[in-house]
Amino acid sequence: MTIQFLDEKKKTKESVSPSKLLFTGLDNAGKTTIIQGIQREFSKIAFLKPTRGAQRRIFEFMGREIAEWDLGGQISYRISYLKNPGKYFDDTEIAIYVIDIVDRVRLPEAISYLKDVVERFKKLEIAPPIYVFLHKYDPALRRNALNEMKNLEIEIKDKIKRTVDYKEIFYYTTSIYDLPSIIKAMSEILLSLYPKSELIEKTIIEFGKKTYSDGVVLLDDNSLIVGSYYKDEETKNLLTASTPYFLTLNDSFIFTEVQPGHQQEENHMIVQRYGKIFIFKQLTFKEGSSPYYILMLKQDTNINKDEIETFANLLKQILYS
Ligand SMILES: Nc1nc2c(ncn2[C@@H]2O[C@H](COP(=O)(O)OP(=O)(O)OP(=O)(O)O)[C@@H](O)[C@H]2O)c(=O)[nH]1
Ligand SMILES: [Mg+2]
Repeated sequence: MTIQFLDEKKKTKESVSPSKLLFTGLDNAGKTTIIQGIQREFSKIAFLKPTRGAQRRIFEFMGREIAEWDLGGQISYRISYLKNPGKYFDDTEIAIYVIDIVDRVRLPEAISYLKDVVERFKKLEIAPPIYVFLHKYDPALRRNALNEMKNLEIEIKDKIKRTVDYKEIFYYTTSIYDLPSIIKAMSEILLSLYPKSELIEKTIIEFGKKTYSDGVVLLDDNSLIVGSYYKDEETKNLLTASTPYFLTLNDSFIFTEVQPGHQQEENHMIVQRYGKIFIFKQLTFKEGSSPYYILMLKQDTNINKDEIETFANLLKQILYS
């Protein structure tokens, strides 16, 4: 009995230790840009310098800590990571491997380093899923050279399949100029870590129906989508495409002092267009913790104050229990 209790205790302790999320790939692939992008640090993106060695940051996602490692990809660093795999690659729970798809010349080098990384994982006896980001897949390329891009995508996947022997490799096409592409990828990847995500999804669906919303998205402060409900595909596209812009707009109010007399419940934004009404509201669950946000798409302007409060309480219980 006692032993079992101790075992369980150990398990809970392990499950709360930060999950390691590793970003790797060649230099200039766009790793740091992606990381800054989801943090909406747009002013920093224009002045990014090559990352020196391993940069670490801890952030919270759904009440759990994630240790994010951004491995600068210049050759001298890559050599040192491969030489000391225990120091850099061990304990990785999720790996994101970024490839610059515009740089065809360096494609063989990118695939060869991926192979090296996979070899180190095997040596360390870990098998984290690897998400390959075919990055710099900019909207202009998608618009003007779609067929060529599709072929390139197939070619890259095929080359990786032939060169790298690893079970769990998944692909996303991303671009910093298509922020929703990054948000979608990162949200899906991080949600896969969470047993709670299904419960949250159910809570959101119920809330969406109760408030007669066409769609509801729950976001965290890293722009990530924690859960969502969409009536149809059109609503989904509209909502996922607009989330980063509402967050950016909301960021611009950060230095505004709250005027006395302005109640918490008035703290929302409403955007109305073509008979569709977006309602955006910040939710703070815990003093000192990063806020969450909901974005609802409706056909009426009722902001459903009471329902939001009930919903927020439920979420708080799920996230922090
Ligand atoms: N066109 C385009 N350029 C991008 C995109 N993402 C990043 N870049 C550019 O690519 C260059 C390299 O970006 P970084 O994020 O510094 O690359 P990195 O992978 O962190 O590089 P290291 O730190 O040296 O490993 C910068 O000039 C970015 O502006 C994208 O989606 N499209
Ligand atoms: Mg970098």
